[in-house]
Amino acid sequence: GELGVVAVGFSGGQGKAGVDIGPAAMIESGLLTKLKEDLGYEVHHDDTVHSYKELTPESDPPFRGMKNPKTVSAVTRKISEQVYEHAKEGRTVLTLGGDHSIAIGTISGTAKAIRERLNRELAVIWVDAHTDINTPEGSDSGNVHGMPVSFLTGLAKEEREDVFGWLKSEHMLSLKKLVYIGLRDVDRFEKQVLRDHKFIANNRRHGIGKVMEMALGYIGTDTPIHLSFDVDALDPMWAPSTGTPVRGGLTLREGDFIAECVHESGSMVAMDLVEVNPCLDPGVDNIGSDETVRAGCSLVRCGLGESLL
Ligand code: DIR
Ligand code: MN
Ligand code: MN
Ligand code: MN
Repeated sequence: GELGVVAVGFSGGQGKAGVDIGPAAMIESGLLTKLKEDLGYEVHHDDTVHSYKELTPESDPPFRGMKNPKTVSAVTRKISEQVYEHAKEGRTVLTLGGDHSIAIGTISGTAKAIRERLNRELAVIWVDAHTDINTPEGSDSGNVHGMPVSFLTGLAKEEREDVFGWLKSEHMLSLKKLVYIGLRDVDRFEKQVLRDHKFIANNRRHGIGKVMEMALGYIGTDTPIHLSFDVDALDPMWAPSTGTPVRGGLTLREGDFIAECVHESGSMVAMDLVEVNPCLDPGVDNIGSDETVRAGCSLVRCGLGESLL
C-alpha cells in the first residue's frame, strides 16, 4: 500500500527539550527502510524532520493559561494540512513526533480527508497513560500536550484564529468515537469529564485480548480508525525515555498487540507515535533511549502490518 510519512520535530506542547529529536532517532535506526523493504510500502516522505521554526511568532505569551499558544496552533495547523494532503490521496498516514500536542494536527487532517473522501466520521483509539483531555482552564500545567483531545472534540473552544480557532467542524472528532487504552494518570478535571461523558476507557479488569475485542467491537467494522499512540502508555521498563513516565504500564508485547489488532481490523487510516524523548535517559550509555526508540519502531511496524507469523 501507499504510506505518507510526516516527521515532526516539535516540543512546544510541553516543557522538556529533546522530544523534538524523537523522529530523527527512529528514522536513523532504519524504520522507514524497514517499512519499504520488509513491509513493501510505497513511502511518500519529504525526507525532512520538520521543526516549523519559521512558524514561531515573535512573541507568544500565555493565553488562557496555555503555554506557547500561537506556536502550537500554527504548527498543528501546518501538520493538519500535511496529513490531509496524504490522506486525501488514500494513503495511510504515519506521523512521528514530537510531543502529543501534534495530534491536534494529525487527527484534524485525517478527519477532514475521511469526511471528504468517504463521507465518514473518524474513530480514534488513544493509547496513553494520560487522557490529554484538559481544557485550558482545567489544566494544571498549561501544557498543550495535555489538551489535544479537548480541542479536537470541541470541549475546548477558542474563536481566535491564531489560537486553534482554525479548527472547523470538518476537523472535529465526536466524543462517541473515542476509545482510550492504557490510562493510569488522569487529572482531577479530566476525571470529571470522563464521568460526564461515559467514555469508553478500557480498564484493568480485562486482559489485552478482551480489551481490543471491546474497543474494535465498539467502533464497528466500517469506521476508519486513527491510532494515536503515546509511548508513555508503555511501562517505563520498556520506554523510559519519555517526558512523563508512569509506572504500571503496558508491556511492549501488549503495545505491539494493540497496534497489530488495529492493523488487522483493516480500518486503520493513520497512526501517530509520539513522546519519544532520547534526551531523557535514566540509564547509562543511552540504554534507556535506545530501548525507547526500539520500542517506538516496534509499535509502528506492528501498526503497519508486521506480525509474528
Ligand atoms: C498532564 C500530563 N495531564 C498535563 N499529560 C501528559 O500536563 O495535562 N500527556 N503527559 O501525555
Ligand atoms: Mn499523550
Ligand atoms: Mn502520556
Ligand atoms: Mn496484515
